[in-house]
Amino acid sequence: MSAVTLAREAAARWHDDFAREGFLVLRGLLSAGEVSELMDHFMALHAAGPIPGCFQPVPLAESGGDVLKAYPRMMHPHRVSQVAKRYMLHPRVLEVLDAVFGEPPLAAQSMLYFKPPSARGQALHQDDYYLKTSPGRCVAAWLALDPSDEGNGGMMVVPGTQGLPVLCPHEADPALSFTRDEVDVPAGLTPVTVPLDAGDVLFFHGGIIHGSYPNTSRDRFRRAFICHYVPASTAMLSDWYNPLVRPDGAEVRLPANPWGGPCGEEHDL
Ligand SMILES: O=C(O)CCC(=O)C(=O)O
Repeated sequence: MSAVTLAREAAARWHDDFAREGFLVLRGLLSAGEVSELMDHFMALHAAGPIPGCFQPVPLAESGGDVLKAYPRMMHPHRVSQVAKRYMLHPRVLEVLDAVFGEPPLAAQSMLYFKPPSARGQALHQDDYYLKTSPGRCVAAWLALDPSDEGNGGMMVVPGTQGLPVLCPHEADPALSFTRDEVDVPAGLTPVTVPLDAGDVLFFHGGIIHGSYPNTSRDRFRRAFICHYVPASTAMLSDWYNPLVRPDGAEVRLPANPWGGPCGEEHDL
């Protein structure tokens, strides 16, 4: 069988699995060498200190017991780092996205989560509450840089929720979540933890309910490079994600979605 046939078959399977489950795990999508390059790069950025608009850590001694103040998430590192931009546009990641969207992707966001031991998690939510992608939905590519499991606050998804509309969240428990918003799990459905090894990538639908609990391990960081993408045919999204990045690295701006979200005046997405 030729490589082309194999790639086509794989793409069809990724598309079908993703449509059915709302998420997809590609094991070992990145090599150990690629994981080390990213890990070394982000730890060096952390050691170098604050980056305006991207990263505002405080010294551990001044964190008042909240380790996330010393290791906050980095927001949009691809705007300040060519390494982050290169991995956000990694050809193997884009190939999977092309298959699940059925069209080329645009990159909307990158983030780096350090999630050291004792760090709080991120309460259950839907990404399209924030991205306001229309029409269609965003997709996240969550790249594990460390092994990630229940013990260090690994990723959880609620299979079957990808078809839900964007829900209005309530306030999350600040002892468990560093973000404020939480949506309830519909009756009869249960969050499942998705164990990942370094180099595995979890792709998930912008409508799926997902999140994580605190890292209760004694000494295991749970670092992840997380990017969000939208299909190239997207007409509008939240202005906060502008400019987006095309697969060739060029920037593109999309119109802002005027929709006020599911908690206020209702409009169709
Ligand atoms: O990494 C986590 O703990 C949560 C990440 C997440 O929910 C997201 O990127 O939308």
